[in-house]
Parts: sequence; C-alpha cells; structure tokens
Amino acid sequence: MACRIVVLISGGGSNLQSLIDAAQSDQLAGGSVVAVISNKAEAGGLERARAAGICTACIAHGDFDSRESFDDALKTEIDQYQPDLVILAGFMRILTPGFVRHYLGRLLNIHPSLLPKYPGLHTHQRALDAGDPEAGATVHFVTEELDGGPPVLQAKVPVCDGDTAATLADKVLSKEHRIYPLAACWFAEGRLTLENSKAVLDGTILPQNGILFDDLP
Ligand code: NHR
Ligand code: GAR
Repeated sequence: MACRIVVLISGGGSNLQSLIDAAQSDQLAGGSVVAVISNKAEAGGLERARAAGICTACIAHGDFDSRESFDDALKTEIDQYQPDLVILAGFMRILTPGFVRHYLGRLLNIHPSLLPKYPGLHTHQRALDAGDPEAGATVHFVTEELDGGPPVLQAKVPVCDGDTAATLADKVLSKEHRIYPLAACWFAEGRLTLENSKAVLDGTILPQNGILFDDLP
C-alpha cells in the first residue's frame, strides 16, 4: 500500500523538502507527500510544495476562537486527503487531545532536542545554557503529552566552542534531514507502529530514547 503522507508546517519547510526529495528518489517505499498544510500563509514550505506540484492549504489559527475549532478545521482539511501518515515538520501549534487521538499511531513529529531533554521551545539555547556536550533531534510518535510520545529515532551532534543557538540549529537540522525520511520510510513499509503506547519496529519495542541514528549500520 503506497503510504499517503500529509505534512503540517509553519515555516521554511526544509524537513518537508527532505521528505519530498526522499519520495522522488524512491526512498519512501512508494509513499508520497499528497498535501502540505500550514497555519501560516507566509510559510516558505508552501512554496516548496507548490514547486513540487503538491496540494497546499493554509488554515490560519488566528481565524479561530479556540484551539478546538482550529484543530477541527485542520482535521477536516487533512482528512480530505485520506492520509495514512501525518507528519509535523516544524509545525508550531500545540494540538488538542481530540486531534491527537484521531491520528494516534499515524502522527509523527521531529523535535530539535535529545528528548526527554528540553520538550517545548528554545531547545538549542537551553542545551547551550546547560553546558551540554551534545545536542540533537528526535523523531517521535505524537501523543497528548507535548513532546512526550515514544521516540523512534535520535541523532546527535557535538556542541563545540563558539556554537550559538543558530549554529547548533543548523547542525541539528542537517541531521533532521537524514532521520525524518528514514522514520517515514519505516512507517511506509509497515515496519513502524505504535502499540500500547510504545514505538515498535519490526515487532520489537524500541528503547526508551528510540534508535540512535549514529549507531545504525
Ligand atoms: N501537540 C501535541 N499534543 N503533542 C505533541 O507532542 C506536539 C504537539 C504539537 C506540536 C511540535 C513541538 C516541537 O517539536 C508539536 C508536538 C509548538 C509548541 C508551542 O509551544 C511546543 C512544541 C512543539 C510545537 N507552541 C505555541 C502554542 O501556543 C506557539 C508558539 C509559536 O507559535 O511560536 O501552541 O517543538
Ligand atoms: C526544525 O528544526 C524542527 O525540528 C523544529 O523547527 C525546525 C523547522 O525547520 N521544530 C520545532 O521547533 C517544533 N516546535 P523546517 O521548517 O526547515 O523544517
């Protein structure tokens, strides 16, 4: 079954681009990005989607008077595309429990920290302030708990003297572009599932922090 993927964005869309590129070079097991939806009209990722001939939509959160009504509109838009997988790629709105339940087991996020460290915002500055020797990114299943769902894949980068939040974000982003298409491919192949609140790959429950990308053969 060719996996139909809907990607939610708020910004530049470089992770979106890595998924589009993976699909086009046959690295998503026949899966494809069928729609890109942003909560911001000016998100650069919408232009990337148009350039790739992918359907786009903008649902502006400011047009709604509650998180529930925004999420309902988002859900209606997403479900028109009958997705097998919904991917948050730099999507910046916290999602309501009802939305998360509707997509449970087919909703992934990439978060720019080594979860469980630094859920929420400003992750790179927080890693620097803590004097961490390494930073990174985590792909995880989305649950009601913000950035608290089971990790699938993690990649690390060293923190070097002179790193700023911006240089660290750049280094982490280039790792994100490697791990997100890989996790999406596993899902598209039917190898990656969420079972009893655990991430499972090829029938085996994944370790607490997911698989470390740097350990893969
Ligand atoms: N929703 C749920 N229920 N669970 C998760 O794990 C989610 C989620 C929605 C988004 C991405 C997440 C990240 O990777 C994500 C994971 C936005 C915020 C936030 O505070 C925090 C984490 C994430 C995304 N958003 C503010 C809000 O009020 C708005 C901030 C802004 O617009 O700049 O929604 O980091
Ligand atoms: C990525 O670093 C992603 O991990 C992060 O935003 C960036 C989006 O870049 N996500 C969050 O901070 C979610 N709150 P992109 O638009 O170029 O993919």
